[in-house]
Amino acid sequence: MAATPQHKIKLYTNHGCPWAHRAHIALAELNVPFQEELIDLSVPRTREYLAINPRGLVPSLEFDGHVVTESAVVAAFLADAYPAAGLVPASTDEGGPLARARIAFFVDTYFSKAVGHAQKAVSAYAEGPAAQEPALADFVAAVVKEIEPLLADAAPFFGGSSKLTLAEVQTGSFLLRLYAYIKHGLVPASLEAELATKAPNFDKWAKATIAHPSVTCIWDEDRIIAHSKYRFGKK
Ligand SMILES: N[C@@H](CCC(=O)N[C@@H](CS)C(=O)NCC(=O)O)C(=O)O
Repeated sequence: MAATPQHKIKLYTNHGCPWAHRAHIALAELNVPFQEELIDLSVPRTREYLAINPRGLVPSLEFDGHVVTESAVVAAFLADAYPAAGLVPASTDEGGPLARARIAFFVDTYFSKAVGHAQKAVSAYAEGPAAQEPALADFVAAVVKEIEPLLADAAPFFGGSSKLTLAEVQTGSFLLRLYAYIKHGLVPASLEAELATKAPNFDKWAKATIAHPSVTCIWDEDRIIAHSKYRFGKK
């Protein structure tokens, strides 16, 4: 499929959803026009939306009438559909398969080994910092062991060049939340110093990623933090 900017793209989304946020980062990088429909997640999905995505989740993408769902698939699809944007090399490019494998492994590792611990820590916000410590220690240990070495040689990731890759598209919204949780006291502030000391490659890469305008495109920090404090603050 030769993708050109005249494709008809519609994104069903919710700006508070970190998974849907992935599609926004990809679209911001592609710099193509798209239609957006906001899905209210506080009410049951409409029959029309369930016909598009029977799981009832956001995001969903309509691309020339074809539906693509699951945020990781949506983001990878957009990156592949617009190869000129350079988010990920084509599998037919010289070195493409290896770079794609490295990016896929990195994203899989961050989500399978690290993210769950951070999520567990923030979920324990209502119980206080002492209750959050074990999960935070697990998060730092996972980043140090699993992620830090992958970023030692930054290429093909952002930081290795000034260009975002699919790795940052898939992780950026979760990095934004991590550092916002630190900043707003949803997890102990000591986490930032610990990451900077024990996982400097990660800290540098993550901070560069969350400063990128395509990553912050729909980010409303005050709203996300207020919602998180309400959600995780309940005993
Ligand atoms: N694995 C899905 C997860 C998407 C997801 O969980 N979306 C949430 C919002 S962040 C959702 O749509 N929830 C539906 C609901 O809360 O009713 C993906 O990556 O697309």
